[in-house]
Amino acid sequence: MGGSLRIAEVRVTPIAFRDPPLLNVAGVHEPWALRSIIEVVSEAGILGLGESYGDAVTLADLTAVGPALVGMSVHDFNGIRRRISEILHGRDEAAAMFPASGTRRVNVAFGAFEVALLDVQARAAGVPLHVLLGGAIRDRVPYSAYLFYKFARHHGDPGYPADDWGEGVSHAQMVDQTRRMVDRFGFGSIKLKGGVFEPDYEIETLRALRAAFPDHPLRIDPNGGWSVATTLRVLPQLDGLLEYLEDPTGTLEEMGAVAQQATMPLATNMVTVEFGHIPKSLALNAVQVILSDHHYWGGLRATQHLAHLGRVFGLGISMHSNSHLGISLAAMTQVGATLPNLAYAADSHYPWQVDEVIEGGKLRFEGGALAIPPGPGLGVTLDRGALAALHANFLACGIRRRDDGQEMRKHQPEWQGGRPRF
Ligand code: GKR
Ligand code: MG
Repeated sequence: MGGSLRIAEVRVTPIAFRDPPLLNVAGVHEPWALRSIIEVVSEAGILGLGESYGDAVTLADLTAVGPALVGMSVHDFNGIRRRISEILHGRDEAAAMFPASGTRRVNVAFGAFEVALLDVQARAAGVPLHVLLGGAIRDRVPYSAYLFYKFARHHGDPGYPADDWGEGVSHAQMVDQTRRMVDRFGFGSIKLKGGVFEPDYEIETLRALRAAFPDHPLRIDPNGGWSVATTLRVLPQLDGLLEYLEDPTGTLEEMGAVAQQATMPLATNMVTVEFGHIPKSLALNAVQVILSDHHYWGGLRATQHLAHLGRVFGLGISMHSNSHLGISLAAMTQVGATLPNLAYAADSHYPWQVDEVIEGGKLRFEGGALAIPPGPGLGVTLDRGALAALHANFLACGIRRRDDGQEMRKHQPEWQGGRPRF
């Protein structure tokens, strides 16, 4: 191994970017979404990028781990994962029996650095990152229109003008929101974030969407906001309407109970979220589609491992999203291009974000898909001016942990939240 591919420096920069008042079961998005930008520099000066969560816990983990990686090889994934496990948990997880659970913190930290390390490796080799993952089997990765009920504006003055999407509460407003997403980006499938209003109301929205977009597959995701009884009551109304039903209920056991009667697949990014959850998930037949997320499954190679297990056990695979910028989207696209069984268009909040941290501004969905960004590595480069501005937002915004419930109580002081809501 050439010394030039040892890690010389690691930088973790917290950022905050503008986020619209999007509604969900937990409340409403705050005016600023937090993220961290990871830079890994090799001794030869090759820079690799990553993007992850920006909450205080993740930032503390990433900043604890970063200096300990200096001097290690960018290829030494096993050694790096072991070091992360030792720093965060005081033990070497490789010694633990599989299936492993309780690995989320390590997965998040490792996933953040793994993307940046792969970016360095690919840039050093002068190839796109997907080549290191076995090569692309598609050159464009499909994404879905991710609809949110939303307020027209944030409570108080966030210090910037309201977004141009307007209110999204009535069925007509939601059809209009979808029309704009589909017209702008060509999305070929539609996901509605549910758990906001009574399920019957949200199903009426779905019917309005079905009438307006007869050929677009539909999904709804109440984020565990429905009880088993409520879900079983509304299942007949969803029959034939959905390509999948995402996380109607909040536990593996509850999803298993729903799955026994559901006519459509159940999908999750909430109940099967680590490799150690898969045996029980299969035993209960709780979910038929797993929405992977390299930010918490442990990186791009872990996403491929999950997809492979999906092939073995007949599970559909797609990808989950939180509010994010272009480095995450590039990483999702690089890995998504390599998954033979990417069975559904992936989720992305990206159309809701106006800020960007990469040079050249926003990446652009066309025909409902993102083409693999051209060039070596992730195919994106850091805009240092934007990074500084977004870091200044972080310092000024005062938010250190996402709290959609607290934000909702500014609009509706009586808001309680809690799951199941319905
Ligand atoms: O951004 O409000 C949101 C979403 O509800 C997000 O927090 C979820 O993690 O999009 C996600 C999902 O599919 O569950
Ligand atoms: Mg979800």
